[in-house]
Amino acid sequence: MTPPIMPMVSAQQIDRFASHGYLVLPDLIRPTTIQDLRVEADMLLADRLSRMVASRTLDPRVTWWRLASGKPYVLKVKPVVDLSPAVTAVADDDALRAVVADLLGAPPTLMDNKLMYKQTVDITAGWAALPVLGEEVRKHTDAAYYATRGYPRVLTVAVCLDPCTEQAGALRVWPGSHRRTIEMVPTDNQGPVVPDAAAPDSAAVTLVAEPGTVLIWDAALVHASGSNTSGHPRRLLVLGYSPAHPDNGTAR
Ligand SMILES: O=C(O)CCC(=O)C(=O)O
Repeated sequence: MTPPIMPMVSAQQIDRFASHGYLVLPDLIRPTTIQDLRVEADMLLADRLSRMVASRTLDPRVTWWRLASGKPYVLKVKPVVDLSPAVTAVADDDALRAVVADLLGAPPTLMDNKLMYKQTVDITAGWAALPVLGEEVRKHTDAAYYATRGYPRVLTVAVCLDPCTEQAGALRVWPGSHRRTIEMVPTDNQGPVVPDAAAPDSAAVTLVAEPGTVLIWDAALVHASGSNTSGHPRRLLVLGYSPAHPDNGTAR
C-alpha cells in the first residue's frame, strides 16, 4: 500500500497565510491522482456538452460564453463532486484536509466545488444565446458571495491539474488584500469586480505552479487570472472549505 503524503504546514506557513492570505504547496497531490482527475475532467466536460447539444438545453452546471472570435468558451462546471469519484477522493483526502484544518483552526467542511476549465470547445452552439466576453477572470474576492450563503469564513483550495504558467493564465493574487475592506463594483455578466485602484497590477503576485501543486487562499483575498495563450489546458479543481463549527475560525 502507498503510504499517505503527510501534511507539512509549519507554524511559519500558518503565520504567512494569516498575513499574506495565500499559500503554495507543491507536490501535495500524487501524479497518479492528478492523472485520474485529468481523465475525469475531460470525460465530465465531454458528457455535459454532448447532453446540452443533444437536448439544446442549457446545463446549469456549465458556465460558458462566446469569445469575440465566436468560439464557445467554458469557464467552469459546478458542482462536480457528485459526478466524479476522483474529485470526491481529493476533497476527502486526509492530508489535504489536515492542511486546511491547520489553516482554518477548525475541522473543515466542503461547501463549494468546481472544475475551472477556461478553454474553448468545439461544439455546435448556434442554438445557445451566449454573451460575448473575454477569457480573463477579473479581479474579485469570493468572501461576500459566500457570506450571503451562510459561510463567513472560507478557504479556497485549488489543485493544479496542468502546468499553471504565466502564459497559461496562472492565478494572480494581491497579498494582504484579505485584511482590507475591498470595494467591489457590479458588472453586467461577470459579477462584482475589484477596481484597479484597489488592486493595482504592480502589487500582484503570479502563482506559477506545476501539476499536483495546491494553491490555498482566503476567500477574501483579491485574485484574478488572464487568458490562456499556451495552447495547453490550465485546469484547476477548486474546493471551498469552511469551519465545521461556525463559531470556530471566523476571526481573520
Ligand atoms: O481559475 C481561475 O483562474 C480563477 C479561479 C477563481 O477565480 C475562483 O475560483 O474564484
